Amino acid sequence: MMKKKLSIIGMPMDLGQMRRGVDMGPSAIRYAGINERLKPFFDEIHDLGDIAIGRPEVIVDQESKLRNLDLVAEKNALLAEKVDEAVQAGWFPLVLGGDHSIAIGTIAGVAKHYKNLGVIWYDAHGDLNTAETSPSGNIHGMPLAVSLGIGHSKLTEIGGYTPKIKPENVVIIGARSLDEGERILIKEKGIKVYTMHEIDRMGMAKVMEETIAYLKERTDGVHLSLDLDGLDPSECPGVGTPVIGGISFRESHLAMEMLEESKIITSAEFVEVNPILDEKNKTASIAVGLMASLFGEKLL
Ligand code: 5AB
Ligand code: MN
Ligand code: MN
Ligand code: MN
Repeated sequence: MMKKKLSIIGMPMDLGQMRRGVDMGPSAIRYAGINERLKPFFDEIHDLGDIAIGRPEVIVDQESKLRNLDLVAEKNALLAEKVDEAVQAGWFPLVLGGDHSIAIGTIAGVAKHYKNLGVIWYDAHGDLNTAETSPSGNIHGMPLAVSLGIGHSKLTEIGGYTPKIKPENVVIIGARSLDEGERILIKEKGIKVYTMHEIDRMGMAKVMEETIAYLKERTDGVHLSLDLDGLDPSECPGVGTPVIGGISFRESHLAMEMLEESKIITSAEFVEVNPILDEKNKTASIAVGLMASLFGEKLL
């Protein structure tokens, strides 16, 4: 049997938004015991450490209204390379954020290895903004659009190809804060979305059954992009853009277990953990718990 190998890549990025502290996400997640927790499920784990981000002053790109555009692009290109190498060498890439702009780099590194990469976007937000529709200029609100080939070319062209993914291969789960431009894009592109309304109505088990069946049918690999703000802030307070009425830990735990059973996930990232806003590393611990379920930890 092929060896199961996990490659952990830290991406202490905080340039995609305005709140400091999310750059400490990878450390907080490691501190929450990622290695010990995931060890039973892999033959080998390599923690590749963090991509160097540095600490420049925040600069607004006046022309495009994209905060820190050049730096976000440059650092994501580095991440894309690392992720690409890991996949190439047969390692499962697990990226620790950092703000959600890092999905641009992760997906750029992964998608070239698949004809039809699927993406599960587990998030309170759609992250489908562009410079034109963004209310904030923050690139962490844009990575899904960028991966679909929509946005500034400095971002969409990372890795040397665009688009990375097709709209029909995306499933958004947990949405409850969508901007007008994002709603329009979702309808225009026919992106599948399970908002909190559907989760409440159908239950998480049904949502995941449908998601798995839908992606199994049309994709040859699935990336899980999990923004901790998809969960409710009462359980995950350590996030920069909390929105009440979110997914519970129990529902998320079940979702991860169902993904594990389905064996469809081929890469993952856990993002937006901000230890400065957290309570006793609760959010990072939940992130590690969810990873454990995703990779095979069982209750019994
Ligand atoms: B996150 C907002 N839509 O574009 C924007 O946390 C929030 O990666 C984006 O999901 C939140 O600024 C980005 C208002
Ligand atoms: Mn997000
Ligand atoms: Mn979010
Ligand atoms: Mn956020």
